[in-house]
Amino acid sequence: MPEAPASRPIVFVLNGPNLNMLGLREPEIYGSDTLDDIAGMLEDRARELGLDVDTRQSNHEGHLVDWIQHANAEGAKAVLLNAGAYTHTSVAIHDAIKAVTVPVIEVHLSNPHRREAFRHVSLVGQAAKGTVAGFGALSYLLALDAAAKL
Ligand code: DHK
Repeated sequence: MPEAPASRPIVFVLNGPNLNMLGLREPEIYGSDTLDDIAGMLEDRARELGLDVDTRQSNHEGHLVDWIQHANAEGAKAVLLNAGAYTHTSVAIHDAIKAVTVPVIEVHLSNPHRREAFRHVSLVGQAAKGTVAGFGALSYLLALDAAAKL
């Protein structure tokens, strides 16, 4: 009997509020790619790296907390997380990142440090393994390259 193909390590790509609006939302800040476009680019790059990606989006803080908590049990070897505005406010997401052993890489399309003062604090970044920000859709691809090395 032929052997089943070996499964590839999975990387979760979790996206928070308003990232479902990419492509329409403030394109001068966030670019013109939609989240589906970014998911497609990530799938192509993941294949080259021998990985699989599972891209999800929710406008609800608790969904992000649940996905982080379950990442390990669902086989994720790393998590890329763009928590959107929850980046700057969510103690719950900060705590969830600290509660799991799977490495979480913070991702942003824009560079929050070049923007309004309320974006200069990142509760996600204070718990994450590292941060990639400011490169548009490329931030996600660079973060995936980093995840492949972990
Ligand atoms: C996305 C958001 O929705 C903002 O709330 C963050 C981040 C920045 C980004 O650049 O991807 O402040």
